[in-house]
Amino acid sequence: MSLVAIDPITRIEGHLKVEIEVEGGVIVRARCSGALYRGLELILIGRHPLDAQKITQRICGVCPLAHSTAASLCLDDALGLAPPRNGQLLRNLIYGANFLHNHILHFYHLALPDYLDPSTLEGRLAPLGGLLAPGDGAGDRRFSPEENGRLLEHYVEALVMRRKAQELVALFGGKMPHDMAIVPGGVTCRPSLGDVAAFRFRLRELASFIEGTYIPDLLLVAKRYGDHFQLGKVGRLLSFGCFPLEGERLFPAGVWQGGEVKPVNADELREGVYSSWYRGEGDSHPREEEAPPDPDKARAYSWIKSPRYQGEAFEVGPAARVAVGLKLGPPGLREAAEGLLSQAGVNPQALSSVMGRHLARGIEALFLIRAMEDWLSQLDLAGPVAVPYSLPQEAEGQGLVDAPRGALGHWIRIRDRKIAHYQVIAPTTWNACPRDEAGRPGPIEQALEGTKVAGDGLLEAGRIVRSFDPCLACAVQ
Ligand code: NFE
Repeated sequence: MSLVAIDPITRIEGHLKVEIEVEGGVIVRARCSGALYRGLELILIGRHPLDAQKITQRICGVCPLAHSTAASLCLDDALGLAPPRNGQLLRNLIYGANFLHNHILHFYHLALPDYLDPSTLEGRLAPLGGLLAPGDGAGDRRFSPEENGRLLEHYVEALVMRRKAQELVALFGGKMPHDMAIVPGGVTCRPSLGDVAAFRFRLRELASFIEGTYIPDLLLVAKRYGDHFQLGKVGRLLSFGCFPLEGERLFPAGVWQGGEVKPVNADELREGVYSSWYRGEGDSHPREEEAPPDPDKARAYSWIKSPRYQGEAFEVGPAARVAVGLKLGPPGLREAAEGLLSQAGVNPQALSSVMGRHLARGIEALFLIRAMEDWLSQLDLAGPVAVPYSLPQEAEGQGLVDAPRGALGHWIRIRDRKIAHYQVIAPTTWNACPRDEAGRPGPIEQALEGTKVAGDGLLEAGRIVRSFDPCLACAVQ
């Protein structure tokens, strides 16, 4: 038996340690450990409730718009606010740009180097070869030198596309990271006709890249690595849905198990700390949760807590959104999903896998960019963008929305017009959580355990872990 610790896993956000035990060519046990503590939930206590929306964005520089949106929905709920249609459209356009940025970043810059062979590069791209040279876990490279070169050209082009997506956030949101426009009650921005034209122009450029480059590259990887639809499977999927407009969500909420989809009941969420460095034993609803840090807790092995729904661990993220969307989503989402699944030659059961997660991100990008073009054309430049708020003495609220990496929840309790309690459960808290009291592993641990490996397991473990696109800053908050 061999025990390997990958610490830290590279090409993800933050510090994640993964330990794998390999016996007889199989990963028999895996442990995922979040190796940093943040404490933003504690920093919020005693502050003005509206500070939550600004401060929780600072949880992360990659998905700040997800926290901006979740905190605004949470405060909308606590303060009884219903943003006008224009405010909803503008929130979705700003957040949508950040969503697209995340998916392009993940495919080209975080995941693709696991599949490329940079040693075959020539000409102006040759210096990239040294930068991207695979270290531990090299091998199983299946592209021809010509394909490698083309994919690496696109790797460079994707950097420019990410800049354009960030510019979209800044055009309506004021700046990136950490937008200034999304607030409880709506948005603070009133785009001019010129802003809308600048937004439309960049959106079109991004749409051309997604349709003409990202999706063909993704299908090439999916075909060449078709066996990765069987790698890193989990199978229990949960989504809060995202991009609300007049009570409907573009990506609907749902719990997917064995092909069946059920509604999410947020009262059945719990967060446990059995294997985490926090004081306490059992689990509790995030509305009531009190778990101060306890770095000396003997059996703990992670700063990430263990979220559970109806007592079970759930994978969250693109696979969950697309699996739920195939049942409950609008026709455009179902068409995009069915089209790409059939081109890849797989069915929806394959979504919860290494290649299924990559494919699901492509499906989302394709569908979302079309929805954004439609939202942009619906803007009423003279219409209201927000409703006024007044701060109650006491209130409670919850904001549930899907971030690019999966289900994100914010919960607030207000007392004496100040924050008395604030709790966040982020997507990577779900995916990279440690074992619970019953010994049930977290989704990434589950995806790793039982995997057949060729050598020490580093290659397979890296590909499996990165397919979840973990963000440790969010996971520990
Ligand atoms: Ni820091 Fe995030 C997303 C959130 S992941 S990137 O997507 O919330 O836990």
